[in-house]
Amino acid sequence: MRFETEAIHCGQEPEPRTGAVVVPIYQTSTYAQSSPGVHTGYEYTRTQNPTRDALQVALAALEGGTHGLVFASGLAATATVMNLLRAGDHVICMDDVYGGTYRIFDKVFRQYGIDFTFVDARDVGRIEDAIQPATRLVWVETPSNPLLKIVDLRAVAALCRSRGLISVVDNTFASPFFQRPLAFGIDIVAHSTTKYIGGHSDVVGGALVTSRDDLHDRLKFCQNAAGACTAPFDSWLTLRGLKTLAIRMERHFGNALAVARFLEGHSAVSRVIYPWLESHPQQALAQSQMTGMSGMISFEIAGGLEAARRFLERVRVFTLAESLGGVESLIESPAIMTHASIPPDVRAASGLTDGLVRLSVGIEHVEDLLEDLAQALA
Ligand code: P1T
Repeated sequence: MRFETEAIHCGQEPEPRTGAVVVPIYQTSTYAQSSPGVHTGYEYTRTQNPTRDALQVALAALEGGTHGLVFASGLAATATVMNLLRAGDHVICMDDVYGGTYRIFDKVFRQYGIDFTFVDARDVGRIEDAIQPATRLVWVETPSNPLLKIVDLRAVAALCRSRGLISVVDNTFASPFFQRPLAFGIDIVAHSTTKYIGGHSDVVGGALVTSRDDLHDRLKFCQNAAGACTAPFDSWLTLRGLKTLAIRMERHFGNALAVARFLEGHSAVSRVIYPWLESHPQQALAQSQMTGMSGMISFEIAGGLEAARRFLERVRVFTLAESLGGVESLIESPAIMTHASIPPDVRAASGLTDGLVRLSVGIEHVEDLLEDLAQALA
């Protein structure tokens, strides 16, 4: 089956007892056993839940993997990947990542004796140079949040395979509709399903997909042991959103390309970052590993932070808010909002300026979006 069909049907067959076409919300914490230890395969909802199972099966299929696991948030998924490691291990992480990813690595897992080196992974040679005897895992985001840096998935997968390292790609900004890292040999794909996969800004969640049985077994063990699993209703909401992922992504892409071109032609805008623009230095790499781009655009306004602040206060259709990937257009200041937990010098070193503005272009009518940006820039 193809992507659009899998999103609607994989793991979502009609329910056998009643024929319900939509996977029911199994809102139960526990399941009856006929004799101690004799059960239907379901014992306790932290361990197994049919609504969650459906989402896990669907996401695995869409990423082209064999196993999916879902979590209470994107960061709960990230934390579960870190549960693969032990004190003394070393991780190489992309320098441009979601602020909360940096924070949990730097402020939580360092305390457990795991060490991190942050590198500009656009140059895979820098990852290679950072490898130490204790290195176990490489974590990248591509396109990255918020600078939309592109990492060469084939090169990262090949390097990690040859050096025995676990490769992880946070695929949140692309969604599986536009990019499937496992196909390039990456070991684990991570998502904040809060974003494009859920798609409606009404549910927080995370996911991991892999085709490696050994990694899946340990991650599944930790999902149950630590317990940051997705609730039945949240699983159902995410599944509901997932069904329309393909058509939403097509519209996000079309709208964002028009917005990026508009911004690039505007005299008040000094720099636009969008991987599908000819001006993006990695356009060719992006187009070699992605089939399109989502609604994420970053740009700078002449006049820096103060000009950006005035602009952010004046938009009307775009909503000033953290998060991304929903049907409604959002706008934010990474330095003050989503990436404030990264120290200013670390942000500056990766190229994240205080005046940077990030857009999550939604699926409204594109003319309304362009008019809104034009009046706010004016
Ligand atoms: O918010 P949560 O569902 O826990 O997901 C964390 C996360 C992980 N990875 C990426 C690439 C992300 O962008 C996020 C969350 N990001 C935002 C809330 C944001 O506005 O950038």
